[in-house]
Amino acid sequence: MQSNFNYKTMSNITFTMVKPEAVEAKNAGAILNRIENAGFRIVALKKVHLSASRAAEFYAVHKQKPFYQELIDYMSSGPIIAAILEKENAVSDFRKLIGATNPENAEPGTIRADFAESMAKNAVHGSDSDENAQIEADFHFSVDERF
Ligand code: IDP
Ligand code: MG
Repeated sequence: MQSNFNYKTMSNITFTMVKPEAVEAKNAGAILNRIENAGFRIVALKKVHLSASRAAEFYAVHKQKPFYQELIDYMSSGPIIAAILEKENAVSDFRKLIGATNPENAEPGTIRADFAESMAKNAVHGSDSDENAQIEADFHFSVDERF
């Protein structure tokens, strides 16, 4: 495998998805630009249309939540752009960059404040822990897709 970066030694990764409404609105480029400008390195990137069952599996942790079915329907409604991102303190720095889940509570200048449509259609996903970042990265990307 050709790779000039040893991803195996890096622990500071997070996983993101540009969600369907932001892809549809052609905001993916602007969002990725902000992510790179904030110092994140793109380790892996792809556009994919999740099936309902893949979306359900990804969000299985939210199975008991009242919004679970809405979330599955939404996240499988159109293609997303998935990425693994690398930076020191990737998980917490990325959560700061994207802002609160509800865009009404998101700090000005955050990605959700500027691009989210609603609590459900909130432009981007960001992992909530190092452990989940690894699980989510592995869910979407093989080793050969990371550089
Ligand atoms: P997070 O994405 O900020 O980590 P979570 O609580 O993990 O937020 O929820 C996962 C996703 O589920 C949110 O990003 C949002 O798209 C959706 N969601 C969360 N809470 C609600 C809600 O109350 N109504 C509708 N959708 C919600
Ligand atoms: Mg979450």
